[in-house]
Amino acid sequence: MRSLFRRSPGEPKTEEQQQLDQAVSKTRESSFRRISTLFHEAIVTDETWEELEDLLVQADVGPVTAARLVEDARGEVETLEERTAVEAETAIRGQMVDVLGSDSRVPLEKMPSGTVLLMVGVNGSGKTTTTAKIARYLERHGRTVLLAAADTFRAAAIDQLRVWGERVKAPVVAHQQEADPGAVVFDAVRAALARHVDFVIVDTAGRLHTKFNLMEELQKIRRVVGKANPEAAIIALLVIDATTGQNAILQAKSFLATVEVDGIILAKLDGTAKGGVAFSVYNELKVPIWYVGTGETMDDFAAFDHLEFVNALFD
Ligand SMILES: Nc1nc2c(ncn2[C@@H]2O[C@H](COP(=O)(O)OP(=O)(O)OP(=O)(O)O)[C@@H](O)[C@H]2O)c(=O)[nH]1
Ligand SMILES: [Mg+2]
Repeated sequence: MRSLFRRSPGEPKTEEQQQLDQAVSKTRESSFRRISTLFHEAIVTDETWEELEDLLVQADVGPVTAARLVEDARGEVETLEERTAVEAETAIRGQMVDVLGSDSRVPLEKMPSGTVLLMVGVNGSGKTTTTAKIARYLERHGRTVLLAAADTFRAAAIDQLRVWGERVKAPVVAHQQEADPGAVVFDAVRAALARHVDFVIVDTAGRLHTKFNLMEELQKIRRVVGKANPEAAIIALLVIDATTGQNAILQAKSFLATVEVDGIILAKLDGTAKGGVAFSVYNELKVPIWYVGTGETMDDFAAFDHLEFVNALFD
């Protein structure tokens, strides 16, 4: 039998746990509050499981993932002699942790010097803000960062990155509007090498339907990185917007059909009661969530700890 994952009383929460708690408060106060009350009953009936599935769908877990979670939790409880609500809650919480996939990502701050992070994602998903948050996060872990303004589509995008660069005190390599993003990245990677900067974070336009062909553009960026620094490791991070719920999954699917992605950043988790979408990310996309955006400032960024996420939704 699994443990109930509850922290012992009085054990203080870390800063990241508090951030996650805060970020999921809207989701917790809506559907998950009602899910918790389901388990206040002494026994579980067919109706309990049905209601659980409905509530998960309401939390934007997505019908496929909600059905899988309930089926697996129910199967687990049915093997037990005692089938009380306590066992049911333990089972569903355990299945929720499992459905998030393995928790074995390499933290960004442990990645080798020379790593290039490519930020991709649909319009407005949070790429530029997340670029700044990652810069801040890495600098707090003692690593150095340079930002590359490869979203050359709008002049405002370049200015936005410059402003963030000043705030997080990271140098920004930028060219003119409409310049070749590959040329920006080449200069940025060369500059990082020359200045012994650990990471280059590339803010891309990430648009799917423009005069640029996204796939070609990203492939070109990869080639250019290889030319500028043959040792560089490229990590592509897909930023998705939690406030769009299941739509984020649909958009991510079309993205993943085009570009190779290593990890997902679930931005704007704080702004939504649809935080259940996190559970369908791995189940439907087979790419794990690595980090979450928990607000609009540069410090509103946290590692995605599976157990803590589930705890934060329930407790
Ligand atoms: N509440 C909240 N807002 C966020 C978060 N991340 C980004 N935002 C907001 O989302 C909006 C869009 O963010 P950007 O970083 O500009 O998104 P983008 O993907 O770079 O947008 P384009 O360059 O236009 O494609 C901004 O208003 C951000 O402040 C987050 O974690 N929480
Ligand atoms: Mg942007």
